[in-house]
Amino acid sequence: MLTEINFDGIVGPSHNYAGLSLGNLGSAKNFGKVSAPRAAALQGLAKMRANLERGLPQGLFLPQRRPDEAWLSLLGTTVEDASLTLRANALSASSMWAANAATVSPAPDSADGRCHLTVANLGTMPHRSHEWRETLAQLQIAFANPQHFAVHAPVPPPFGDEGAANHMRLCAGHGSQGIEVFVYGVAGGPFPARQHREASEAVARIHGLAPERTVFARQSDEAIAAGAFHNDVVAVANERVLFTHELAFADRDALYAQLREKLPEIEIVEVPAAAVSLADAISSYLFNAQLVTLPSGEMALVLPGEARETPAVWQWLEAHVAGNGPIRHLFVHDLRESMANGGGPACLRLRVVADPDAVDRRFMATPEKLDRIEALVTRVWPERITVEDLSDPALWRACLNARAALCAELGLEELDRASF
Ligand code: SUG
Repeated sequence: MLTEINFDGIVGPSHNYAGLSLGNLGSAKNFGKVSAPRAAALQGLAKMRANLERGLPQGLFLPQRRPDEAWLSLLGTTVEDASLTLRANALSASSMWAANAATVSPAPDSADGRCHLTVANLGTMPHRSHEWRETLAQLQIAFANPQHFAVHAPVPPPFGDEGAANHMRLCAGHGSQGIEVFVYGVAGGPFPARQHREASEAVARIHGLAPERTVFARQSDEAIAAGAFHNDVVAVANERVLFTHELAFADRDALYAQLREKLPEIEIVEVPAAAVSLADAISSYLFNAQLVTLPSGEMALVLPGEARETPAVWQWLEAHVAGNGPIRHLFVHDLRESMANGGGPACLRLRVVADPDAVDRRFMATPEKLDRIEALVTRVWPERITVEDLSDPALWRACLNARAALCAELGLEELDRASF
């Protein structure tokens, strides 16, 4: 049976605040702050557990091997000799944000009836540009069944692709044929546009999507300038509902008209700028919530604590739930550590509509497996990391050992190799 599975990235042991992401206000603002990798991973695991308890199928991806010595070697250096900047880039735990791992087109949408996944090249930011090799390796194991899945290598540079964070799927129900919306940015403002239209078009072709069910929409320059470095910071879709800020898209009227024509049952829940400013939407990550369908059929938002702490946002949400809107439940989670690097609940997960039995079991979460991962994280993840620690060989060893222990715990030793 086709169902939506949320694969969350486990926060890696090197999680730190080196301020590497230009245009991501959280990352820039928290540069130099002391990070808490253990708490960060436990916060993410608690969200996974809660979603599992809500009856939602849950998967996981492993943190990547850091420092990435193979990448440094391609640059002609080593972790010992690298400049501070390159070293920090090699140590980022940014693969935790699984929404940027790949773009996923479920089986009902593709020409060959398989679920297609294209790994994102993440080429705009150096610290993320080396994720794709191991992401590809993990996806090739998790989705190895060729009857159900096709895993594709990234679109080549210079066409920037940041994966599912700029992709929305609208449909009557997860298992039915959908409309796929690719949102791209155009450079020009103060911050880079990380998703290029050429990359989105390539992904749509590679996945065999029907042009009449595919939409390309431009992100508004205003949203990018306000810190919406990915579309999933200002809009999220689930089944027939599009939940979006009024200023998310460059030409919203044309987009809404196209979507209404292609999916007449669509419900567009638009939050006006007069009720919630772009600044509040972005600092609270209102739209980076997971919009999910519970087993009861009702929809819920899985929100970060910051949404409850932002008065305009919380007022809007309470009024929506009290009224007749499609979102019926609000679940709030403390994800402060990831949030401080600009990653909310929706950044931490990749949605795959598939039959859970077709996925490699080692990537599927169970309460018992989450217990084991939590125990391991509590034992071996560093408690805190300062920017100075990034140059400490003891930290490099601790990160490599912690990840190796997790690979062994999950029976994925094949991922614990020095190069991808
Ligand atoms: O790519 N932050 C990530 C946050 C990604 C959020 N993902 C989605 N919106 N889907 C980024 O900007 C900060 C890392 C650092 O500074 O080390 C960072 O990479």
